[in-house]
Formats: sequence, C-alpha cells, structure tokens
Amino acid sequence: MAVELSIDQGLAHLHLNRPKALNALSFGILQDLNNTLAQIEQAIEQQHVRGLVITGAGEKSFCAGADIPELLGRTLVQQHEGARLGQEVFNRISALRIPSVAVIHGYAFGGGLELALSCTFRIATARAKMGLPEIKLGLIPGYGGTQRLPRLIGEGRALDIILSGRTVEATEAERIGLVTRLVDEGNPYALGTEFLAPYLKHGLLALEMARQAISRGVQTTLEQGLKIERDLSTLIFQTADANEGMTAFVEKRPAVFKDE
Ligand code: DAK
Repeated sequence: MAVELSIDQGLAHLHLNRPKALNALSFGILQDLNNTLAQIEQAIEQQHVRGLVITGAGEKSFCAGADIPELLGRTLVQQHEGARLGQEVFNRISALRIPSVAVIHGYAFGGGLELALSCTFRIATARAKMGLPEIKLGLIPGYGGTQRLPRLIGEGRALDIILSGRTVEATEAERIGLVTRLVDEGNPYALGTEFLAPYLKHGLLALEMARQAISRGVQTTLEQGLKIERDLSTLIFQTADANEGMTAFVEKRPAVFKDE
C-alpha cells in the first residue's frame, strides 16, 4: 500500500510509501489519502487519537509532488477534478480536530510541500529541500500552494518561491517560518512524536479553539478576529477541562484533561 495508517498510543501515523518515485502523489494515492483521513477522523472520536504524524518512506524524500507523467494528456475537466481532489484532501488534513506535523527529512516539492503546508506544523532535518517548482513545468501549484504559502510566510516571500520555482534549504525554511523547527536526523516518526508531545498534554478542546481563533482570525479583519477570540475564549469556560485546569492550578496539582 502506498498510503499506510497506523494508530498507536493515541497517535495516528500516516506514511507515504512509494519510495521508488520519491513518494510522488498519483491521483490514486490522493484518493487513498482521502479514504485514510475518514479513518483518522473516526479514530479521533472513537480511539482517542490526539495527534497525526505524516512521514515519507526512503532516505531521500518526504514527497516529490504530484506524479508528473500522470498529469500529461488529461482533459480540462479531468484537471479541474484533480485540483478539486487535491484541495479537498489537504483541506481535510488542515481541518482535523487534532494537531498534525509533517516530518520533512528530504525532498518536499510541489504537492509534497502543499501536503506539508496543510499540516498544523512542519519540522525538517538539515537534509530537507523544499519548494514549489511547478513553474519550471509550465504549471502553477494546484493543491493549495498559492494560498497557504503566502498566508504562512507572507506575500513577498511566497511570490519569490513560487515565481522562481527555486529550492529552499532547511535553514532558510526555518528562518522564514516555512518550517516550525529544525530537528536532528533520526527516525521520522520518532521525530514527529517527540515534536508533538508538548502540545498533546493539553486538552483537545482548548487546542482546537486556539487553532480556530488563529486560523479564522488571520483570514479576517482585526476587529472581526477579536470578536472570534472573544466568543471562543468565553465558550471555552463552559468546558469541564477549563474547570479542571483552573482547579488543578489552585490545588497545586497537575491537571487531568478529559476533552470534555
Ligand atoms: N512524479 C513522478 N515521479 C517522480 C517525481 C514526480 N513528481 N519525482 C521524482 N520521480 C521519480 C523519478 O522519475 C525517478 O524515477 P525513475 O527514473 O527511477 O523511474 C525517481 O523518482 C527518482 O528520481 P530522480 O532520479 O530524479 O532523483 P534525484 O535525487 O536525482 O532528483 C528530484 C530528485 C526531486 C530533484 C527530482 O526527482 C525532481 O525534480 N522531481 C520532480 C519534482 C517536482 O517538480 N515536483 C513538483 C511536481 S508538480 C494540478 C495542478 C498542478 C499540479 C498538480 C495538479 N491540477 C490542476 C490537477 C502540480 C503539482 C506538482 O506537484
């Protein structure tokens, strides 16, 4: 299987396993990802999954992007449908209730970087190389890159990266905020779980509302964003976890959150 899902100790691990093609995303793989995301959504509710780590197989690559030969010779309608599928899958990742991290240990190009951009976080090792090289193929990104990249690193830097198609090395990626943190080489899944650990000790509802306030807020005016914050920060007081967190502080003991 080119898309593997495993669930262990409250974490979902989504592994792209097509190393001979540097984990390139065929439309079949995108469809498999879509089906796997349905399983992850279910596991969040039923198996108490609280984080998602995405990795790519092989030494060289997280994901080298869309399967280029497959893009040739398709009708306009098929291309539009393909973009819709890619965007739907990556939207589904970014809308997950749990935090996610893409572990970039090698190449993350085109659709591979767009996959990483749909995650809550991206971490990279020193060997990571990333970019949106579609322009070199006479194309432009179609799975969210022109929208998520400028929202993350700003319009000017996104213009540079998308219009040049150049490769961004790991150190620059960290400096401009394209990746959240540089990490030492190691087993990608272990790197991802270690990175997520400090977030996952908090209650899911607070994590979810904080993410919502940020992601909805950056897409609107400051005034409307402050309204979103007012509403969500008030709503969170209705949760048992908020009561537990404040009570635990007063009683000088660690909080035990139940996502309620
Ligand atoms: N697709 C398919 N196969 C790929 C691939 C890709 N994206 N990238 C690499 N491979 C394959 C190579 O063909 C090679 O296969 P064999 O020849 O061994 O059979 C194998 O993986 C190893 O690759 P290399 O021999 O090239 O390995 P190197 O280390 O020398 O080079 C590289 C690594 C990542 C620099 C190079 O492979 C490369 O430049 N790959 C292409 C990267 C790229 O351009 N990615 C972006 C693709 S465009 C849409 C609109 C837009 C898009 C999609 C849909 N719609 C409206 C529907 C665009 C999306 C993109 O992602």
